[in-house]
Amino acid sequence: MNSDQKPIENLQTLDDLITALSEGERTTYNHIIHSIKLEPNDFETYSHWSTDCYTRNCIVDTEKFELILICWCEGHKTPIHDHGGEECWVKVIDGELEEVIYKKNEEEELLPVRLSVSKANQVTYMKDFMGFHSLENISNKKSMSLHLYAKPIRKCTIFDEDSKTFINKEMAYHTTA
Ligand code: 2CO
Ligand code: FE2
Repeated sequence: MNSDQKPIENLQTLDDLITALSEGERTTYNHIIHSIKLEPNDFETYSHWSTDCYTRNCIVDTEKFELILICWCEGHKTPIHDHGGEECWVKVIDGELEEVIYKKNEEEELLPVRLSVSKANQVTYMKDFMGFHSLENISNKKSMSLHLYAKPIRKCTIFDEDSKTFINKEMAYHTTA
């Protein structure tokens, strides 16, 4: 959030967030997602973990935006991926996530360019011009993060580190509200 922007008042619950996103334009989303402070308890209805892989739990899916809760077990990590041309905000709800951003060099190889760690209520932003990223739960416990995509992401590109190739992937939910 720009330092000259004050947090939006009366934005306290997950329902408040959904209302603000539904009524707002995409240009207001950055301010909205930074303004709200959320607690793990707010997500009891949506949190489902699997030891196999992190889970993508749909909270809201509209034409304008998609809000999902990702539930991570210890050590879970995403592949390196882009965001299908859409805007992506990640707000950590519980635990600590490490993000690595990758950019293509002239040989079309992906190289890591930035590493950051986010804690509860911190927000990171990605769009494809910034490159690809991967996220990993680096806390010694289950974690949760809230992902806002505008518009919703139906497909993305994944970089397969074994074959060193880019693969198109259809997005799927583990649970829907
Ligand atoms: N984009 C990934 C997904 O929706 C999660 S990493 O944060 O953007 O599966
Ligand atoms: Fe992502």
